[in-house]
Amino acid sequence: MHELPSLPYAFDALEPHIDAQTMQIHHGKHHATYVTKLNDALKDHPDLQGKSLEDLLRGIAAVPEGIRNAVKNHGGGHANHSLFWKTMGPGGGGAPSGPLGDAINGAFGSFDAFKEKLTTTATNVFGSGWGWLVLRDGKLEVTGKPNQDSPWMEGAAPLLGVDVWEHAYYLRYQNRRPDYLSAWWSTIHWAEVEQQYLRARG
Ligand code: MN3
Repeated sequence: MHELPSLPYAFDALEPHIDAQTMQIHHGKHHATYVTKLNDALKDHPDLQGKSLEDLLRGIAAVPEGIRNAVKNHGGGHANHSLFWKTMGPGGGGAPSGPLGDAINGAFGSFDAFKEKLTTTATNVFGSGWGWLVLRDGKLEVTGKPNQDSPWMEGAAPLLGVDVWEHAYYLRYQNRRPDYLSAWWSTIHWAEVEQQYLRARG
């Protein structure tokens, strides 16, 4: 059974950037529902229940057609949000140093260029989706994805993602996605993103 991970900080820990009520609903309702519906989808498939979430998503093409969309949407939602909570934190923001900082400079020219690229990509996701920093074939890449599509489904490792579904920002920012994105940069817990990078790089 997949489980909702507890938030590694209090609901109000990301104030003023992300408000406590949004965090409470987003984690306790939206993410919780993805977990419940993923478990529902897998309930008659004991062979798939033993797989890690990453393996399930990497192997999405092999998931039986009758539950493939449910696994894609709810499994993707579970994976995406689990990473999202971990890569934010109180006192976050700034820019990464160390191996991740070096890799970002190498791939995008500078941290500011990377920041602009991810912001523009996330701003331009049409409707609901995510902006991502991923490692694909050993290279850092910025990409936008619709819905809860997980980068794992296309063989890329997600390192940092920003949720641009309206439920992520509507209470505080209404339709102002760019304001939310600007605030989100001040929450990033770069030490965790670096862990994700080192793990994906192997
Ligand atoms: Mn969400």
